[in-house]
Amino acid sequence: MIKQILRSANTDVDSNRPSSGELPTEGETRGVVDTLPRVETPRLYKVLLLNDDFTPMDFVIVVLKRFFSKNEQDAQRIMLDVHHQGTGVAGVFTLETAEMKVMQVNHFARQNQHPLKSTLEPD
Ligand code: TYC
Repeated sequence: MIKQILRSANTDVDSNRPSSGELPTEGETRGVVDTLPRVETPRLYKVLLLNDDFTPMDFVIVVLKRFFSKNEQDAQRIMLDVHHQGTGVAGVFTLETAEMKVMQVNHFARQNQHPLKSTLEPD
């Protein structure tokens, strides 16, 4: 497997040395292995709650507990941040998960006839 990678990578640090047609020894491969592409870390997105004048504070706390696994204390703090500052971070997720949380929150709010809205932005 590693020999296949090394063959296809053909980016040996000193690939201009005369080739014997032989695969490099383990010592010689160290630089090649180190330069193989790294696995990229996924981009993250903040899920925000937006303030409004009508959604009850207790409902926002329920949302933070139910969809973002917050305890009572953290849920209260985040809800009050949103209430006072207009927005607040409910959680940070990969794009797929963040989009799902936004949909769940907006659907749950509508179902309960509250205007609460959630959105996402890059972290
Ligand atoms: N401002 C709302 C009220 O006074 C409470 C609230 C907090 C609403 C956070 C939305 O995301 C929100 N009842």
